[in-house]
Amino acid sequence: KSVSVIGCPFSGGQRRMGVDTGPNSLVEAGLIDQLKGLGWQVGFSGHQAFEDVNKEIAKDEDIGVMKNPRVVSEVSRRVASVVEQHARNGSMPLTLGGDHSLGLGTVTGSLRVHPDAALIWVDAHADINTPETTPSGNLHGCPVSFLLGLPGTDVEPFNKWTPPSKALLKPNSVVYIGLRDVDSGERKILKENNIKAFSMHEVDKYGIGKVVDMALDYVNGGEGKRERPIHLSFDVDALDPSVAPSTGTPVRGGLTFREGHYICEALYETGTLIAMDLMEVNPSLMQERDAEQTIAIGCSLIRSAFGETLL
Ligand code: DIR
Ligand code: MN
Ligand code: MN
Ligand code: MN
Repeated sequence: KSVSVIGCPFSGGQRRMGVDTGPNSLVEAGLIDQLKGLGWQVGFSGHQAFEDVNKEIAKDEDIGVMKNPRVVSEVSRRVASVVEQHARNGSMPLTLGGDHSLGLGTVTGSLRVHPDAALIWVDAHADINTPETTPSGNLHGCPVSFLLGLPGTDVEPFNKWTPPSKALLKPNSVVYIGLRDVDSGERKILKENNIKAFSMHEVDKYGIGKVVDMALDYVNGGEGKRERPIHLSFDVDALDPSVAPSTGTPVRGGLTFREGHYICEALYETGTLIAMDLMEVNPSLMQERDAEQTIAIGCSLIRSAFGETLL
């Protein structure tokens, strides 16, 4: 078993500095050796070089309300092809963010190789705004709408490489876990497209064990069926801010330490996980000990998804 670590130092999908240092912090904390310790062959040859794109950010003028549209689009286009290459070579892509706009690239890459894959998006936010509904213009709040090719996403420069008419993801192939901060436009999109979502309300009601079972039953189309390849996109802000404080858009009332890890453990147990993203770790926010805690939890969530068990 082989994993390719894809570090994506990128922050252009939102407005807070520092999230681009997340990948290096995770690696510096020992992630590579930790994965080796779990028996994985680890491919890592430095982080992605986005310097050339990143230096265009200052001149990247808004398109409509979208911030940094050309830079976000180009970075995601590149990430898609890197993820695709590793997946084709039979090495499981593990993408370290960076902000969650990168999810457009990672999931696109996965779906090019595994068109039948389902997406599990663990997040406080639904990240399903379109360029028409986004209240912020921050593209980290939009990747899922582009993946689905929703109305409003047929915009330049994204439609040059990921045209909505050729969208790879279907609304019934996505499941959310952990939602608690969903914009009004997003609520409408979730309803109209009948998208499966387990908010914190459902986590409280059923418990995380049942929620993950229901999510897996849903995407597999049968109770206990566990065959469909799964891409896990984990935004660290899904966790409660007391657990993972150093992230750009914390929302109270989130997943506990164990609930977050349980999701990763349960997905590993299915044997169907084909890719993981760990996004939105921002070590420059809050105190140094908060950053260390958030980085450590990023690493341990990843270890859980790669087979670390408690016993
Ligand atoms: C909000 C925040 N829904 C937006 N999104 C965040 O700007 O679209 N996503 N923080 O991670
Ligand atoms: Mn700009
Ligand atoms: Mn997110
Ligand atoms: Mn989020």
